[in-house]
Amino acid sequence: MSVDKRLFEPDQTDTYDFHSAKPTKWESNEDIEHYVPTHCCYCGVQCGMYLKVDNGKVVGVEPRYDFPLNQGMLCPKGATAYQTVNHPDRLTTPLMRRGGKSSPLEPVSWDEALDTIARRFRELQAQHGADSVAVYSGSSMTNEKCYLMGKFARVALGTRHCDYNGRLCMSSATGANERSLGIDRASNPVSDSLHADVIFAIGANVGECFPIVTSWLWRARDRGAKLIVADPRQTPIARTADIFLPLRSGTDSALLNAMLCVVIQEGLVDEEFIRQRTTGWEETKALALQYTPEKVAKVCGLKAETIVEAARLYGKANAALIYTARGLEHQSKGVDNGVACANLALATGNFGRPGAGYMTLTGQGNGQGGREMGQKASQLPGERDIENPEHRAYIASVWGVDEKDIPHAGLPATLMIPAMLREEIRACFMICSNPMVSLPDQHTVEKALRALDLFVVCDFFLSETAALADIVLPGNTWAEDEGTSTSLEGRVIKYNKAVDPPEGARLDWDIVCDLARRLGKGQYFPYKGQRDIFEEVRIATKGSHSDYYGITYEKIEAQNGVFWPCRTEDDPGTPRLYEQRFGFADGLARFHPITYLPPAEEPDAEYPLVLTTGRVIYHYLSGNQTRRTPFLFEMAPCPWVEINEVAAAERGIADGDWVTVRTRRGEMTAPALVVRSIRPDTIFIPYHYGNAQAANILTNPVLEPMNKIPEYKVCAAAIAKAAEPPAWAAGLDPDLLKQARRGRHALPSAGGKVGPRVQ
Ligand SMILES: Nc1nc2c(c(=O)[nH]1)N[C@H]1C(S)=C(S)[C@@H](COP(=O)(O)OP(=O)(O)OC[C@H]3O[C@@H](n4cnc5c(=O)[nH]c(N)nc54)[C@H](O)[C@@H]3O)O[C@H]1N2
Ligand SMILES: Nc1nc2c(c(=O)[nH]1)N[C@H]1C(S)=C(S)[C@@H](COP(=O)(O)OP(=O)(O)OC[C@H]3O[C@@H](n4cnc5c(=O)[nH]c(N)nc54)[C@H](O)[C@@H]3O)O[C@H]1N2
Ligand code: SF4
Ligand SMILES: [Mo]
Repeated sequence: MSVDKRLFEPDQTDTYDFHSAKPTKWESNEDIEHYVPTHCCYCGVQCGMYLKVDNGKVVGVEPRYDFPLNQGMLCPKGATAYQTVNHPDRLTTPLMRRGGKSSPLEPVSWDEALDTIARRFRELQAQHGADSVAVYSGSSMTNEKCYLMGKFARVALGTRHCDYNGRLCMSSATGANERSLGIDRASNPVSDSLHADVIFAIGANVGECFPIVTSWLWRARDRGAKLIVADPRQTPIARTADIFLPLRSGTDSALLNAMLCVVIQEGLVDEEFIRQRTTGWEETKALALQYTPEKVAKVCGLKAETIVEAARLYGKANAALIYTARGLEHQSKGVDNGVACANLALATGNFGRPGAGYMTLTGQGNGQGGREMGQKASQLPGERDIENPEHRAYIASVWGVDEKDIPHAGLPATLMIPAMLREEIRACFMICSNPMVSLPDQHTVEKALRALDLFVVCDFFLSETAALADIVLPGNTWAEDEGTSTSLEGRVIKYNKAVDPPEGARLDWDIVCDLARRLGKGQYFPYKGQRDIFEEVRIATKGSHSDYYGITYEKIEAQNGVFWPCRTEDDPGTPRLYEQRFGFADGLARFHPITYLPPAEEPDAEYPLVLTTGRVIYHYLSGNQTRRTPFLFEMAPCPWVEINEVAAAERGIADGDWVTVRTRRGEMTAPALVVRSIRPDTIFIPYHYGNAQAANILTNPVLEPMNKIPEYKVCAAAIAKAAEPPAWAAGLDPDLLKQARRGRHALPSAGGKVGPRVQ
């Protein structure tokens, strides 16, 4: 594969205009190189990049300097993302188990695959009701596709069960945004970091998970901003924080209440802001005053003085920005934790000004747009309420259907699993998700998926989940499609098509529309291209909080992205929310008193440690893409168990030993990574792997009561030296393993001598 074609021939440099912002096409004697401006397919930062195309193949990538967020930078995942496009593992034909569940997946024609799906879905619906078929979608897809999936479920299948993997990701943040502020979006653009005096990152490993946002943190610090970090692990940003709060997992709302208590006691609240722009303060204040730092210090496993210091620093800031992510949100109290953040920011008047806000760092590439397009169990497009008669009537008019034919709210993704086991859901169409890695309590998930009468998966690689399917449909990567995506800032950007899908694979939107036709509902899906779908998205979201009506493909191009809401064609968009009003009808934000409640499972004699799970810089989510990328795989070829040196010594565990972790759900074995950077009562496992390597064998499937996100970040666990290595160890190059461990230890916080020891 030719990757690094020379951009400039030496004898041509004198005639080349080096100041031209966009090299879109380069001609040399032998071939043509196209530079297709687009964005990274991975995290919510959505860095601008050019895909380099040669002879109809994507052969490389270059960062875009003109995209304001990454300004020429890419992280290791972005820099290698292009390698998935021509990967030899790409699926290039539909696969089907012709002889029933126990027969192998074998290649079949598109007609046979799609006709079988349509026929079986209709048979099952006739026998067991329309809701016996579910749609399980994803957020790593364009807005056009996310919109299409919600409409496909409600109109083509007529099922109420439609949900998506954002349930595992953004649903706590959504709950908090909706309860406190009224709009489900980050309050500020990332560039506001440069206007903040204090940045408080709580439960966000910004360094590894949002590497390009990290550069904005460093720039903010260069301008004098102070950094507070709360995380049970000393992550890269924690290492250089002004105040590091290594709290016990699952105690966030206690910490936030205590900070609010100090802010009140020390007269640091913004009385005028509270009076003019909020309601519910008195109750929240009264409750917060009970959370004294001395009491809370014990709950969180922190020093009371450090909590006071953090509260003072935050409370005295002229403009303070809170960044949260899944550390605080992947909890059975995740919504409460987000509300507690909003309470602190509201009490100190930290909204509606440059550098002042509370923003969740949305995870997936289109984790923002994915939660607005109407693929959620309770929502229609534009975050409209599927139970609200006016909202239903409006969307019915856009879709050209009868309001009464739109199904009502269905089950969230996490509750589809038990419904499959109860045989309430008998078939599932899954796109852009890999729950055989990502859902908690893997043994139960596997039982549920195997119990389905018909399980269809659309992916471009055979994921752990696709391997269980009855029919697999080969879809497209982002490089082959065009469409919009909405970044963690709420900025709508556009992917442009670089190449065609490999022969045999098809574009996802085309597959779904074809299936709708075979289900007899083709008239509702008459799209000739992605642009037609986007035009419908503009109308369907018109007048909602996430209003895309004023956004066009051309405007995105001209402005390098447009922040929603954007209500008219002359409206430039809205980078910062809440400057005048919050999202509720009266324009006021809501305080809600938050009572700290412990996580669902706490350590005991049998399971004495807290297990938490999360990410590393080299892999993306279920790893289905990044484990196939050679460099990323080599840097993190398997999971490991991060354990503090004290806890390890107590158990006779040395660095690199095979250890077995047990919880009430199951057990897994992996090498120990003995570090100084994690609390001694806590262990951490990265979750990017499947089968016997899946951290989710261990995790607790307990859900947040309102928004149904699993408690991935806290469960009780036991650890001991393993009797023997796991079977998968035999297939792994031991040198690679050593090299990867050395790489991890190169982090000064992990094994090196820099940085404070976690208390
Ligand atoms: N490299 C990489 N980047 C990614 C992704 C990826 O898979 N890989 N995925 C993207 C997606 S979809 C998401 S959702 C984001 C996730 O981004 P993050 O939320 O930043 O990542 P996580 O590793 O899930 O968890 C963050 C931190 O929470 C800490 N933590 C654990 N328990 C607690 C707790 O109880 N309280 C607090 N305060 N902290 C706790 C963990 O130690 C961890 O450092 O990343 C996005 N970016
Ligand atoms: N223990 C533990 N579990 C977790 C988490 C954790 O922190 N700890 N984090 C949770 C979070 S925040 C998230 S977001 C979830 C993610 O969980 P999943 O959604 O299950 O993970 P992905 O890897 O994004 O799965 C996407 C799949 O779709 C494919 N795909 C990607 N793009 C496209 C596309 O455009 N079209 C098609 N057809 N296929 C596509 C990929 O190859 C991949 O197989 O995991 C959750 N699970
Ligand atoms: S920071 Fe996110 S969007 Fe940017 S290159 Fe890395 S994975 Fe891609
Ligand atoms: Mo996520």
